[in-house]
Amino acid sequence: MNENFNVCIVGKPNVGKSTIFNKILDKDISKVGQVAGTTIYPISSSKEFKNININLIDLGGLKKKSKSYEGKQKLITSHTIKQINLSDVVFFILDGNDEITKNDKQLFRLILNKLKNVIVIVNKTDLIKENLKKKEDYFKFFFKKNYPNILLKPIFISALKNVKKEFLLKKIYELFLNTKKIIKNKDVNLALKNILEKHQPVYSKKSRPTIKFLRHVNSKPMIFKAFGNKLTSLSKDYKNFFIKQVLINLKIYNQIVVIKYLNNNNPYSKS
Ligand SMILES: Nc1nc2c(ncn2[C@@H]2O[C@H](COP(=O)(O)OP(=O)(O)OP(=O)(O)O)[C@@H](O)[C@H]2O)c(=O)[nH]1
Ligand SMILES: [Mg+2]
Repeated sequence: MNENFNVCIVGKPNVGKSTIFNKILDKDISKVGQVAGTTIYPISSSKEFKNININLIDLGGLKKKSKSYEGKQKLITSHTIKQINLSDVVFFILDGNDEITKNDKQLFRLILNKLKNVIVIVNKTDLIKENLKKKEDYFKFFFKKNYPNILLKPIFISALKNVKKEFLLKKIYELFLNTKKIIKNKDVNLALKNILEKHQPVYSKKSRPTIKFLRHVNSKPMIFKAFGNKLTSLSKDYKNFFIKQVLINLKIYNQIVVIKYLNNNNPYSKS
């Protein structure tokens, strides 16, 4: 039996979620409409890919919290939260022809708070009239700048002209594999060595925090434990630097990472 892997499609109204859903499945299952608010109830359908069963879930478009009190939005919001909880991956869809709005930011925060794997898709690139490269840089920079604990490379598509189906399925599959494996201590500690060579924690209150070991303990969600001394005095800046470097060194994309700092523990005594 193939393992199920749930992928839900989230984004504000009218960004093209249902179009993407239909194109990936090669079927016209979910209604597409020019007016925002077409999808209300979740619609799901699955597709086999390699040895997994990808269960795709199309959701209604979410509006800002302050506007979520009317009946329909309330329903969409509660379904979305439920589906995000059940998902293994969230497709977060943005409109490439628009700026990133407060609505987008709130939604994205919701996904990250639940420590979900996320793939950012910027849709409707066919509508971008001005410099496409500049617009791509705008989206890339936004995700690079604002979220220290996840590496995201937005994927630019036009659901109407080129949905990049195979590429998206491969990305989903990569995440499936990554959520199954624990990174070897050898590789993790090599990454630690590289990071410390680049930048050591700074002195604080006359003592220098030291990180001695790093260990990958869980992959869904991604959790690392850092062992060392005086780690409670690590600065926020250093932690942000450190987590980003762990992600870069170990090439962890689309997965939000948590690092737990533990004082004076020897990771090899017991687990
Ligand atoms: N030009 C262009 N239009 C698109 C693209 N993708 C979707 N659309 C159009 O955008 C409109 C909204 O598409 P939907 O797929 O219904 O969007 P949705 O996000 O599911 O909308 P809600 O269910 O209302 O939240 C439709 O008119 C689509 O034809 C695209 O890549 N390019
Ligand atoms: Mg829809």
